[in-house]
Amino acid sequence: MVRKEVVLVTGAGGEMGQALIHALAASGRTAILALDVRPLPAEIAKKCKVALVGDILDQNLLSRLVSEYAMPSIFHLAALLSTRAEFTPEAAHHVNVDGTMALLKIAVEQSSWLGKPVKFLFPSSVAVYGLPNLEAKAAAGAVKEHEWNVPQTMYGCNKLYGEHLGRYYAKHYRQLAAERPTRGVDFRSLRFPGLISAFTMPTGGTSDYAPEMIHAAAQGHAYASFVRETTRMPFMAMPDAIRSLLMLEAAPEENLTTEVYNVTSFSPSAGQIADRVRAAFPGAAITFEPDLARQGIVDSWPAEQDDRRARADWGWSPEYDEERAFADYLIPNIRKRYGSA
Ligand code: AKB
Repeated sequence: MVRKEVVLVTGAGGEMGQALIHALAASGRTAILALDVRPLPAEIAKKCKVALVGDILDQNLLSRLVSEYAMPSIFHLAALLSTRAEFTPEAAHHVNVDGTMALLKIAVEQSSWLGKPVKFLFPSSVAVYGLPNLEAKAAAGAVKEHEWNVPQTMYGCNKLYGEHLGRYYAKHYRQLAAERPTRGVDFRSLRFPGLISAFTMPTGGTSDYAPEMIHAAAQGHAYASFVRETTRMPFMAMPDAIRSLLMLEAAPEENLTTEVYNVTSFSPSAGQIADRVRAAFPGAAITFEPDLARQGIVDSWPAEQDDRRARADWGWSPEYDEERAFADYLIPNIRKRYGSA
């Protein structure tokens, strides 16, 4: 039986999944197998060859997919984000870790069927870093990949371990077994900062104050930020996030010096984001009412990420700095979306 070749996208209905499907389809890669626990919005589903509603923890479903499809590239985006994961840490671990391992196992099987390593793209996060206090955060500056890998959230722990699992499946899987596969998975991961999309809203993250502030103002809603005005963490506009994912997928293997790369663009304070929002929507009613627990999570994340390795190895550079992200992407598209002045 000839298996149909597809790009597998898990978490396809999430913010990144939707944006990735748009980009893949726009570049002519329409053989997309999308998987999500909820039905996809119709305009996303119609860009896919198959849009399945299902759970990455459903072993029967995964086995069926392996037998029906050839998957030279897997974008494993499904995850429970940092705020949500703190309410149900064990459930988050199940989805974020067991789910990732199940997908890596599929990638190994696919690699041996295809006779070449399957590319496995795994979005990791700034949440893998954990700074113990604000003094350490100020002193750390832009953190490098190997620094401060002591996350304070279940999501951060899960993402860090997901990176380790990926490296294991790529390089050391079944290292003592006689029938050890000769070529492992081609695992590639990006540590994303907070992402801001003009077209979708995040759910369950702790960087959500930035997109929430902008989308609320455009709809004429008041917004109380759950972090202080002075809080800083790195961000990136969604088109850059997707571009970096596709650039890393396309990068020649011999150029890669690590499995895991920081990528980032701008690091405004929450107050600076509010200033930009007020400049665009003069009626915006933004207040700062820190939630101690969520504040603590963002305080443990670095203010900046050092992405020099991605720049050196595969030519990464964001197209949207802070000014361009707001002026050319966020404000015009969000205005259009809500029909706001
Ligand atoms: C979250 O806030 O949990 C995510 C992330 C920073 O990975 N947006």
